Amino acid sequence: MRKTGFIAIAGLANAGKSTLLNALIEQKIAIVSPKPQTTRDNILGIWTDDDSQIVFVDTPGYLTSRNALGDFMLKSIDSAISDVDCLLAVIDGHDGISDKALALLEKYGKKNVPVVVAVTKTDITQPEKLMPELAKLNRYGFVKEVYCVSARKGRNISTLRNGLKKYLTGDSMYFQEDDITDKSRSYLVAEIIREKVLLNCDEEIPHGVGIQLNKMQYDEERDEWDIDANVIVEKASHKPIVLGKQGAMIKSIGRDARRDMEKLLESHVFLTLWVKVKEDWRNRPSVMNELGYKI
Ligand SMILES: Nc1nc2c(ncn2[C@@H]2O[C@H](COP(=O)(O)OP(=O)(O)OP(=O)(O)O)[C@@H](O)[C@H]2O)c(=O)[nH]1
Ligand SMILES: [Mg+2]
Repeated sequence: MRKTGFIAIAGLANAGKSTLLNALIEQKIAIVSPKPQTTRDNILGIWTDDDSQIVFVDTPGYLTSRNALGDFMLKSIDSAISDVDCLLAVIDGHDGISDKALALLEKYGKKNVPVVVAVTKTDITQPEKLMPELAKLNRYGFVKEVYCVSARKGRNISTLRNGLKKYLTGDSMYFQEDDITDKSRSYLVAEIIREKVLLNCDEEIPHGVGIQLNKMQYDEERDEWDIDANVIVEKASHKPIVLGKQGAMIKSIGRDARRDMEKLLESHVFLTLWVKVKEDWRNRPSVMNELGYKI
């Protein structure tokens, strides 16, 4: 019989949670970018092997909310970390362990759930600098174990995954053996577009971008997916930036997105993107609902 259970992945924005999720389940399902607040809602990543089924819950990075979308993200974190077998606290260790990360860790200690720490990005950390930093974690008695990993290089990932199995408390499967996430293909397709906006556009633009799928249809004869989506921006002045000079920016977003979609869907993709303005949508529950951020 397999041991099963839920493990939430939590931590500060940009700590490397989603990259770690993808590494733990050996599939790319969660989008990743160097910009904080990349993840907006909880996404499950499922690992099934001979002796276990671990359901990882990737959460948005902890932030101080300034709008309705931020409130939604905070609620998502809370709901994920309340009812799990274990909390995997991810700390970016590349520049030492920050006071902010420790303050957040202290909050997890009050949750009455075993806490395991993953100090990540060790591929860009000097070991002699990291060692004294790790000592800071000793004062938190509720921390069961600390693993130093690199999600980018796959370092220590299987050791971490195996180590986490001891916290699983269930014995019935929650998902099919070949399931890798709870999210639909259309959700993953919209997220791919958002990731490419994050990677192509600078500064505050990506934080105000939402993706709305208008069409996702498979044409059997042509073995091609026809996908049509709106890139929603929150200010009229953002539209020309996302479009770029003679459409260069949106073309580049589309090209990058199509490449990843073709990998995901394993067939050709014909992608059409539109840029639309919905003023201040991050404070408008009706638009947020349309974009899938249901509050
Ligand atoms: N060098 C290095 N970079 C990493 C590693 N893990 C993540 N990163 C980078 O750190 C940045 C943030 O990664 P994410 O996985 O999106 O971080 P996150 O914690 O999910 O961020 P939010 O969803 O915004 O809270 C990206 O540029 C990643 O490529 C790692 O192990 N090594
Ligand atoms: Mg993330």
